[in-house]
Amino acid sequence: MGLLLYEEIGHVGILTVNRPEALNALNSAVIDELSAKIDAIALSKIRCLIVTGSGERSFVAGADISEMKDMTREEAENFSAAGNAAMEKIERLPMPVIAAVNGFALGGGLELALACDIIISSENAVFGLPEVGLGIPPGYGGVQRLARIIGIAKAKELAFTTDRIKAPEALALGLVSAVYPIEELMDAAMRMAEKISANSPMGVWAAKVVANSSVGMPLTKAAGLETPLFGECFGTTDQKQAMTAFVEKRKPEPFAGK
Ligand code: CO8
Repeated sequence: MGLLLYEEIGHVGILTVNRPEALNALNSAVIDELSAKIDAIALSKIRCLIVTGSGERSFVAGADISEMKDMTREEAENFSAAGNAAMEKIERLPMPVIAAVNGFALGGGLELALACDIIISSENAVFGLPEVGLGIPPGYGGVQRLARIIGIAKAKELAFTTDRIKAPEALALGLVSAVYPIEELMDAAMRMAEKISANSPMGVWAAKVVANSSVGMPLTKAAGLETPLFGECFGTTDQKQAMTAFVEKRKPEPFAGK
């Protein structure tokens, strides 16, 4: 079995971190495979990606502590840089990415979920940034991304205290969009992914680009970011046929992605 599992069901890709013996902790081999796989997915025809972990206990319990333990400063910087590059690749994928968090999402595991567009979780999910208790800061962009979602004060609190939060609190904070019994999580992720995939790929892509590029910008700069992408969509048959169908009071054809 590989360190990553990947399958496609219709327009949806499912990527599973597969080191259940270490609660799916990210070692450098996983990060390298992840990076290469994301490159391939970026060029694929899928319209939505689900990221999850093997088993029913853990999404990803962080970066691999056994591997990090004896790293030199240079090795640690390289490890952080490789992980950060992989997280950025996920964030920049042209299709939306749903993290289906099925248990522990700690340290690098939470950071992986945060690089995805939407997080849903199982009831047994646990989120946290334990890094400062190991003598390091979060190293895969966790504080920065968490602050943008739940606010900087709460993000600092979680990073400085290493407190773990459970699914209901994560839901209340807006970190996760929905919580399901573990046995229903993947079906719920598939339903959401299929709903996204049924919409126009270019419209969804444009909305993702605008959302990501506007984060942190003042509204005066962010307003209007969509204008060229909005125009670009009018060169697609998807836009023409969907709007024509509306005007003719019928359902649009399935979107072709053209
Ligand atoms: N790394 C390596 N092995 C791990 C990790 C991990 N992060 N997490 C769990 N494991 C292993 C355990 O060692 C154990 O292996 P074994 O069976 O061989 O002893 C197995 O998984 C099962 O774990 P436990 O027996 O500990 O299971 P419990 O149910 O008792 O506890 C916990 C589950 C609470 C999740 C516990 O395993 C734990 O605390 N894990 C570590 C969580 C953590 O601190 N994560 C953050 C790591 S640091 C990080 O992510 C930094 C990211 C940025 C890096 C940037 C580069 C510098």
